[in-house]
Amino acid sequence: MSDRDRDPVAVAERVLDAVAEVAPEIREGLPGRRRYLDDENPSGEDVLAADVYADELVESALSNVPGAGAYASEERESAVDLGGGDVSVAVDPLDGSSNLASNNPMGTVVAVYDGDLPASGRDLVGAGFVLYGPVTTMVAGTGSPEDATVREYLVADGDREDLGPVSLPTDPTVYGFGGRVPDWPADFAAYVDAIEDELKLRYGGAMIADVSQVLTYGGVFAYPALESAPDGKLRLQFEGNPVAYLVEGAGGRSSDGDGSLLDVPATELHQRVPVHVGNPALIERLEAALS
Ligand code: FDP
Repeated sequence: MSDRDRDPVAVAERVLDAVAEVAPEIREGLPGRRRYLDDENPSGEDVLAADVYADELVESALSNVPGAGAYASEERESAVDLGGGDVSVAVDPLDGSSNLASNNPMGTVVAVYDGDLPASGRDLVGAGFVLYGPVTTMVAGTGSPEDATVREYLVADGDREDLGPVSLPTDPTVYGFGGRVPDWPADFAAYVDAIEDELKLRYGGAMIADVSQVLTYGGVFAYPALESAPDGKLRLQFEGNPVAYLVEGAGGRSSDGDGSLLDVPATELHQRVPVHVGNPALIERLEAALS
């Protein structure tokens, strides 16, 4: 392999290209795969036929990417060795798949780390998501988290057509928070009381579609710590880190309640973390409310 093949940022570009290329096939396979299988993923959630289908397509797409050394997925207990190098790819093949039955948006979320998993968000060399909405788009960036610039692409016939840079509007308008309201800790509920006077609720139940609303209109998305689940629901390697990378790259902030998600120590592949992302002032207020 040439030096260019090994360069982690170049590998990340190729990973994002490969995911964009397979996205139309994932989308086309959804209509016939809306049933649940008699199975659970490593986080104990019910698995749809579409989750397994998307996972297998992504694995096969990544196995042809020079420099990609490991593939980890929310649907698998442990990472698969791709044999290609030091770069690891963590994927949520179908984020928000419970939206399939109700025909609402979903996405594929990709995190590319320079090193073995579990890895810190500071080791990301690229991240992106495909959104299966009325149109199929990808939002993605490459480079270190401190320098990443984030762009939106139209995904058509497996190619990415550049639609321009993504940057959070400075005048935020939307919020969307996961979990049952009675399960929210009192300090988080008090924060919601304060911001719901200023913003309007937009929540669809697929993290990546809800984050896309924040990237488009400005605001805040959270799947917070819950009384019944102090680490929340979302997973650091597959969801928290890539979303933090993209929102921070678009001029926003991320937080686990204390500081950037990118600084949360990685302890295990399927570790969960409270996720809060959005305009910097809204995340600062959140951290003040939770401190
Ligand atoms: P889903 O279970 O449908 O795949 O982590 C996955 C996720 O969706 C997120 O996309 C979403 O924000 C969250 O779970 C919604 O979970 P609940 O409906 O259980 O609150």
